[in-house]
Amino acid sequence: MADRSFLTWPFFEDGHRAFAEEIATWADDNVGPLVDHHDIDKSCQSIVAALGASGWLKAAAPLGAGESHDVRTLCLARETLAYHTGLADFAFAMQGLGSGPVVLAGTPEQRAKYLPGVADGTAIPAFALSEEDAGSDVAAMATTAEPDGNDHVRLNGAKTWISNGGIADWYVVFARSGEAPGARGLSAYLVEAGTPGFEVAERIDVIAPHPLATLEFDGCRVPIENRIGGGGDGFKVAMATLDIFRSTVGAAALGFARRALDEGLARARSRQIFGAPLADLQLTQAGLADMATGVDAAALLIYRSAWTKDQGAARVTREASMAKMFATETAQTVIDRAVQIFGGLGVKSGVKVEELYREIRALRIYEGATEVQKVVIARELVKAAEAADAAAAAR
Ligand code: COS
Repeated sequence: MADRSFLTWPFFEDGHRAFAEEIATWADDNVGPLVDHHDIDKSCQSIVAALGASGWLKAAAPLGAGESHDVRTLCLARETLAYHTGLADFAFAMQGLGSGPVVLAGTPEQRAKYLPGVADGTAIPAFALSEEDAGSDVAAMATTAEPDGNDHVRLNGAKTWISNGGIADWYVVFARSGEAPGARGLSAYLVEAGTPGFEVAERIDVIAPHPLATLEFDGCRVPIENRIGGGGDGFKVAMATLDIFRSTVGAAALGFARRALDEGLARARSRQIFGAPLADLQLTQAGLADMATGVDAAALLIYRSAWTKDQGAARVTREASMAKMFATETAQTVIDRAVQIFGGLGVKSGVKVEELYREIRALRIYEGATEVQKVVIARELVKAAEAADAAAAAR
């Protein structure tokens, strides 16, 4: 049983505490039978449908006019679902990330048309930002959006590492629309599956399987009313979305780490070695102490970031990057230690810690690799110091 004492922290309101308990019970009762490791697409579709039917996706795609995400709720959902099953976390997270640009910058018409399906689990969205040569360096993207008459654009190029690629009903595609060089010349467009000129070119297999694909656009004609935000706003829309979802990636890592700690602790208490439980050995104790401390430190950074955003902060770029970087790196170490406690059994297929070992790896890469988070954090520090100097000079 996971330690739930963090729910007493002052970052949370009673509604969050109730949400966390209810979704944990729901996951216990419902997620297992929905996962078929031989049919990942069907598993994701079933999980999305079940999450939607039970109302959990309202947090991923808030519908009210002007309403935005409650980041603590997103983090609690991801942490809890990841604790149970990586694929359930993935399905929930992608409903949020894929629809995030519409929630944050969509017109009332776009919100009314696209969000209800996401919230009730009958539509699956995707977030198509990365390209083969533009992952960390978003502004280097080469996919273009060129005007076609006054009211359409044509998309040309390819996107890769796109989660939900192949099963999504619609995609938010970022492309170079040319208002300015670099980051200021990108726009975001809603592209529905089946639009002529758009195809899923290749499905990609990874160590913790989930729907993932390369997409191609060949003269794909999209109405300008499908643009999310203004022309040239695409980079900011993407970054504002990532400001919210990076903390939640940290939360997913936290869920994996908590599970690894619980699995490791149970194993250390039950496994007899040299005539006593493994947990009696001081080296095991040192490992468990480091694991538990890392878990709590990660949780503090995640819920600090989420709470700050929920208090109305316009930007939580630094806090979210710290939370994502620390929680994913820490979870990798915690899970590795749990595998070590299990010994040979820890690398056996079908054993939970082996699954966690595969699940955690991609989180240190996607939505901004650890190295990019360091760049972002340092830039925010320098910016803040420069602003403080300028304010002092103006006094
Ligand atoms: N929220 C809102 N606006 C933001 C922002 C944020 N978090 N971050 C940057 N912006 C704005 C900047 O303020 C700037 O606006 P102005 O033109 O008004 O000054 C504009 O966006 C350009 O920002 P910047 O100059 O920092 O752009 P760079 O190309 O230098 O950004 C990094 C470089 C590395 C920070 C960026 O490309 C990044 O975060 N990369 C990682 C992307 C990622 O996570 N990829 C994984 C794929 S997503 S699954």
